[in-house]
Amino acid sequence: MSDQPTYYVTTPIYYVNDAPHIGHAYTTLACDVLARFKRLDGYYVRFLTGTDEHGQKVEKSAEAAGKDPLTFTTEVSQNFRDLADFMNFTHDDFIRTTEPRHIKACQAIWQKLVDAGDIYLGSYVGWYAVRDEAFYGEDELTKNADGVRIAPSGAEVEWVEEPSYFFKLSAWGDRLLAYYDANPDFILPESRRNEVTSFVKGGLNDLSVSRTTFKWGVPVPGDDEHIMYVWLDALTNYITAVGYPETDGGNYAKYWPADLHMVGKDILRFHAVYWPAFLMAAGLELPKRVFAHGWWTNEGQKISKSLGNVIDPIELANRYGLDQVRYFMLREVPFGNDGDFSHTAMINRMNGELANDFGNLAQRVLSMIAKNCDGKVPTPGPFEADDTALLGQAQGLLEVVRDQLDRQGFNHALESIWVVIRAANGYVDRQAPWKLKKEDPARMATVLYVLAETIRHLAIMAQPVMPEAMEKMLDQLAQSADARDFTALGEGGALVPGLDLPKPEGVFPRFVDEDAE
Ligand code: ME8
Repeated sequence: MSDQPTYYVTTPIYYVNDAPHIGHAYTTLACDVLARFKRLDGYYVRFLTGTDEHGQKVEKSAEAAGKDPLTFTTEVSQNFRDLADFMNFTHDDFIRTTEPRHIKACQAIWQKLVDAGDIYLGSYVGWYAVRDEAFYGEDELTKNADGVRIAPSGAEVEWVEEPSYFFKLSAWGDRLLAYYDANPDFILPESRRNEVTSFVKGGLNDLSVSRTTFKWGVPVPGDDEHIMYVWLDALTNYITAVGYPETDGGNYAKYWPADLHMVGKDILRFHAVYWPAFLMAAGLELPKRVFAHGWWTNEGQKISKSLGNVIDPIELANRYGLDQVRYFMLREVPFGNDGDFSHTAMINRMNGELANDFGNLAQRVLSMIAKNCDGKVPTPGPFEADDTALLGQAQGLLEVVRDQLDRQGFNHALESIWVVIRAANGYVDRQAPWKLKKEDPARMATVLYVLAETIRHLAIMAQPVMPEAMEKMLDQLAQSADARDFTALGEGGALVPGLDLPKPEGVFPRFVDEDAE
């Protein structure tokens, strides 16, 4: 076995009742950036996304569309795949819960839970919200203006009475708390971890894990009257995709436990309470981390189909550019917090940070090299303190960004990259290479070399967030495909003086609003 480290990152699998929107793109983008970063950093990466296709909510949506559930889910699932391709996501696997490999895994984990004595037959009498696919206690509900009972998520609930298998969740509270305690980074951010801990401390009820009043799901082994609760089915996807129930060798041995389940805050409880309890009961290892990010609103309003303000990431990217949108989403909001999408904020970041700060830096430096250095990487003379300071900052970036991304601090990582971009711009102004051209051409060559080398570091570091733009920037520095991972940041990777550079072209255009007066 190679000792190359591994990294397994997952997105939620999305319900196929709806068109994909910016919220789905956001979660998968965050995972894509981590997957790309880890690959460049020498890891074997497994990056999983997919669609959650069973349950009452999907069944009802299929019915409303006048289609049988499988035809419907096949179509909608394809929309999620298309979005992932469009967004330039690099997932290694796209799972659908209707696939035979998944049904087999669900039935296998069910059997493990039965064998462990954690499943019993009873009947569920209580409230259920189809929109959340979740059960609620009376004390969690409020009434809306029409007197209809509403779950904390805002979803309407309905009264359900049916035979059901239960999972003995109540028996797992202490072990979950002990696990959170021993693994303080299991749930991030910390505020969310505290919420989960107090929820578990409040006492857990046994969980209804099968339904009998509809058919669209995985049959319970040995009792065809029941289908598995859609969340037990859905959560299992994370192990299906690494080959469960095969646990000896293969991808399971290589990748499980997952390094990170990335989720939105709405579904943290399922991932940080139910899923670890299922896994412990089945005798399987727990994922290393669940990170719950915040919620996007649109110009201050909740995003919803009924409000007609769903943000289509494809439209955004067509307007502003794909890498610009990828950058904006991860830079605008501290990861973990809620965030608001506004066109003004998008344009400000695009024009300010991308076009002015980074784009102009590269364009100015590469144009000066094209004009004054015969289009070749200049040969530097001895370095001065200002030169080594800037190069030192650029060389120190990897370690800083690696730490920040290991805690899912995307905005911090981008800010760290921008600290160096701003430092480089400050250096250009101080050193004024355009003046040196006549006064001291040898010094000009050194300054331009230091800048080009700094830009090379920046472009390599920014690849995970802006892969296409950085590909262009690295092309302009004539870097071969195998000189773009993080080993190229070490000794020996530096730009070779005399290397021919292609004609420079701008990478980050300014946004000009054609609709504006
Ligand atoms: O919950 N802001 O699927 P889902 C940020 N199938 N993120 C958002 C968002 C918004 N406005 N809207 C959606 C399910 N998301 C289950 C998951 S996993 C085993 C099963 C993102 O289609 C966010 O990641 O409702 C959220 O957790 C997820 O989409 C919910 O997707």
